[in-house]
Amino acid sequence: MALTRRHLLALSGASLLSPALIGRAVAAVGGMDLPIPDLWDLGADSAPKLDAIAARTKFLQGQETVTVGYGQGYLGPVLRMKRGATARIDLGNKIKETISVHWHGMHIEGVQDGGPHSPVHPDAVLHAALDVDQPASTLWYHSHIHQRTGMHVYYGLAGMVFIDDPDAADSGLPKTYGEDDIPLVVQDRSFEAGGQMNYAPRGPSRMMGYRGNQILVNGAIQPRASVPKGMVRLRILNGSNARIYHFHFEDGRAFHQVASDGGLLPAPIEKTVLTLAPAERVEIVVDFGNAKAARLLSFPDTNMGMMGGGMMGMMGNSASPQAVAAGDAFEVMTFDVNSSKTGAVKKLPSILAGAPTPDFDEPVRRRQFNLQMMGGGMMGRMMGGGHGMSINDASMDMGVINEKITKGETEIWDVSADEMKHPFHVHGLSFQVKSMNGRDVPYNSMGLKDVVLVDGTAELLVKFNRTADAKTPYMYHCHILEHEDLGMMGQFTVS
Ligand SMILES: [Cu+2]
Repeated sequence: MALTRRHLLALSGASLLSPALIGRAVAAVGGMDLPIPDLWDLGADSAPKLDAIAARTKFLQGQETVTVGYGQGYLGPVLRMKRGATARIDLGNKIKETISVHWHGMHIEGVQDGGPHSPVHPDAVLHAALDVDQPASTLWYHSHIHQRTGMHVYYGLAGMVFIDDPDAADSGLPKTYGEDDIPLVVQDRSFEAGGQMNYAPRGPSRMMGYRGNQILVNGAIQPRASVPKGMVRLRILNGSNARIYHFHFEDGRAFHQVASDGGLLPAPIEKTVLTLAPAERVEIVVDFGNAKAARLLSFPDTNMGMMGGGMMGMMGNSASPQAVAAGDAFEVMTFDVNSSKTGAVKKLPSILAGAPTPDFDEPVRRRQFNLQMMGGGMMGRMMGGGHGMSINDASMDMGVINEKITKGETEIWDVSADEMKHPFHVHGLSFQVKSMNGRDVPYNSMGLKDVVLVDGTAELLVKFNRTADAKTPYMYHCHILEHEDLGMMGQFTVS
């Protein structure tokens, strides 16, 4: 590497420095009202029709962007499902591209899971009937076609799922949808001069994941939300392809994490900074009782491996290289408090009733999962000589079952990450993180997860209660979507 980071920063030039990520200059493009997605209640009695469509969406002043979405121009409705009931929905495909609908985080059979072996071809309709049996939680759905997932999600094929558990004790948390219980899909996207998103990862942005230079929440650039005075629950999904967020409030206020991927934590945890990797979800409760507006910020994503952030800037699709280099925070969105409205919840419960308890037995087996970026050698890959990323030296092959698991057996999965931090996702269950880098992780600090950001090594406790056959196996993969599409994925059956 003859080029130093300083050279790269100089080469990247001022034209690539997005003002959007630097301080308040954002108002030029951001500041729209936060869109609240429609809420659809799914049940057994009827199957509403949700079509994937192509559309022109207005993100930027006076410009339209070609996007795809589930039933709307970009993203999709929140689909609410009840534990113990079948959730039915008919998913049509009205775009010219084969897609799928993966129910990320759901404990459902492989045949229902919506992975790469369950394509929905153009003009076809998927009659989904999901057997919902898992704790109340915030999940999501997105397209999951092998080697196309990054593109599909980038252009908009994603939405949230809420699981409700009618038999669980009331958690005492805010629960009025769109008022004091607000979904936030946080994503980064880049727009070209003509207003189009142009998903074209290559070189370093393929290697390290594709990052945008604008921050979108529910499809609006750095929006403003109006919230009642009092406790507000935010259900946050990192719907980005690669970017890791380190959320915090500009005024430094503390907030409480109340749930992670798999549902409620046993008790709220006070935080001032919260890291969220791609595909992870978190629920937090923020006290807006002082009626002061608050800006939600993020520290920059430094998960660039040995290449650093400068090269990303040169590729024109990163956050401001300046902001990354300086360690500056960037804006995600702003909350304005409507003092004439008071939230229903005045006091955060100290114990979260209805939180799931982990259900694992004595592990009977260990498996290793080595997430590898460098299969063909770093320079070989940079020159285009390498083929794919891999897990355990195997790049994803739709025709190969990598692991065979026995239903109901508890195992330990040893996951190790190469070069960068990788968000490791497993289909079909929620797991418990037992340790990271050799240190015990107490259950109440992370709760149940289906994505874990592996920085070194992690030990996961897994137990599958649903089955997946060789025709529709489950997947495990890195959720940096460029890594997944390049083959950092494997398949397994459960029987
Ligand atoms: Cu990865």
